[in-house]
Amino acid sequence: MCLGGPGSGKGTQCMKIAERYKFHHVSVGELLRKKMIHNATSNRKWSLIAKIITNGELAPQETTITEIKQKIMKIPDANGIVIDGFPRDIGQALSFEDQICTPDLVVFLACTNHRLKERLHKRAEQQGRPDDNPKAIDRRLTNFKQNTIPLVKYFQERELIVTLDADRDEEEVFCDISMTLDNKLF
Ligand code: UP5
Ligand code: MG
Repeated sequence: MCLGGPGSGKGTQCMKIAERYKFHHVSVGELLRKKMIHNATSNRKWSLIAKIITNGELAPQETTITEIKQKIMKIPDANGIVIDGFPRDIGQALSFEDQICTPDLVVFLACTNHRLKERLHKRAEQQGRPDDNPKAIDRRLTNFKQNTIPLVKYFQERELIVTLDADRDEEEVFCDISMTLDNKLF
């Protein structure tokens, strides 16, 4: 699992992990965004979830877990699975463990607020993800502080998490990630 604030580099680093270790990359934000784009016009539940995500809030826990379960079940044989951007809070972590499994390792990409905002505003100019607008970015940052930071502490108490400095450039961060994975998983 890979956790971090919005713009900490979860997607970037998980792609690299998947490539190097031949893991399957499951981005939960991407999974929900795809589903919402396909279903928002025809389905009331998904039109509501589309509003939630575009505002930078969290989709309902059970929907998220159901989507992850369905996705994981469809994955053919893989060396491993790297889950990007999930869980976001302690409740989701407990539910995942209850219904799916305990993660082997959690990587936390620690980044300063300033750096997170800088990266997201830059991406907003280039790509325009629906939730890369100033209000949603602020909500995502608040949500991260209120819900994900306590989850990081929870994983620390269980000695399941490794915290890495993600303020540095992509290659430096990935170097630390691969050293960590080589040490802890292989
Ligand atoms: N970049 C990356 N690394 C860099 C580096 N080291 N130096 C310089 N630049 C770097 O990177 C962000 C940008 O920074 C990119 O332009 C990249 O090139 C550059 P990225 O790798 O995309 O960072 P990431 O952490 O993945 O940022 P993202 O915006 O995807 O994080 P979020 O946590 O906001 O997004 P996610 O897709 O995980 O979730 C989106 C929404 O989905 C949530 O807000 C919520 O509404 C919903 N959601 C749920 O409801 N439940 C869930 O369980 C999960 C998601
Ligand atoms: Mg991402």
